[in-house]
Amino acid sequence: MAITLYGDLNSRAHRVAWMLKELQLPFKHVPTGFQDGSTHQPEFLQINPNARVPALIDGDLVLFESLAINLYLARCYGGGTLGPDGMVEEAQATQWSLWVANEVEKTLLFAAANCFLFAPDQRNPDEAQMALRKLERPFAVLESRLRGQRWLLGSRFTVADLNVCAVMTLLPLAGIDVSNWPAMQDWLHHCLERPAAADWKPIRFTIPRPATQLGLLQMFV
Ligand SMILES: N[C@@H](CCC(=O)N[C@@H](CS)C(=O)NCC(=O)O)C(=O)O
Repeated sequence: MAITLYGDLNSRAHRVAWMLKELQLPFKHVPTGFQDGSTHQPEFLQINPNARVPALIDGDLVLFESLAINLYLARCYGGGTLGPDGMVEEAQATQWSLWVANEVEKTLLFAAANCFLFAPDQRNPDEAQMALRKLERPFAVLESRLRGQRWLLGSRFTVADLNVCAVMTLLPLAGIDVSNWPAMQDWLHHCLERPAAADWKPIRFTIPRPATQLGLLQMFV
């Protein structure tokens, strides 16, 4: 089998698993853990020297960074459906992937940590509130983009939707009520009802236990 995905599906590897399933690509899954030191083992460091999952091997190509892996898979195997169709769409898919990583991901994770991921006595509601307020600006941007068009690039689901939605799966953990952003709420629903998303969603939505140490956050960011 040519493609191997490394990473426990409770990690960001779920993003890549979703993409591989959308593309119906056969792949070998190695569920490398990220909380048990496995990413720091010499064999894994040869694959990703950052000691993080996911990582993907496709033939001779070794890649890290979940959203970049998905952009590659979509471009290589997604044709003009999941993949960008032409330079303009390529630029837009890159834009939305970088946008969600830079404008949303860390803040959302911080909110989720202070709402759920940290052990109860380590949660700080003020920090969670501050993070939620910070998210209002990017959420308004997404809401405005999705008002009047079903998907981020227009009329079809693409890697841009998948990458942005996959990061947004942290929303329930941050206790965010998305009904304030109705277009975003509809869009999330449409993304997550896709059969390929359903495969991993239950795993992602059942985080095993609250973290007991603040340091654990570093493993997610
Ligand atoms: N920006 C990277 C982040 C990867 C990342 O932080 N992965 C976490 C799991 S979700 C990890 O492997 N942590 C292990 C560690 O930091 O030791 C991506 O999107 O792939």
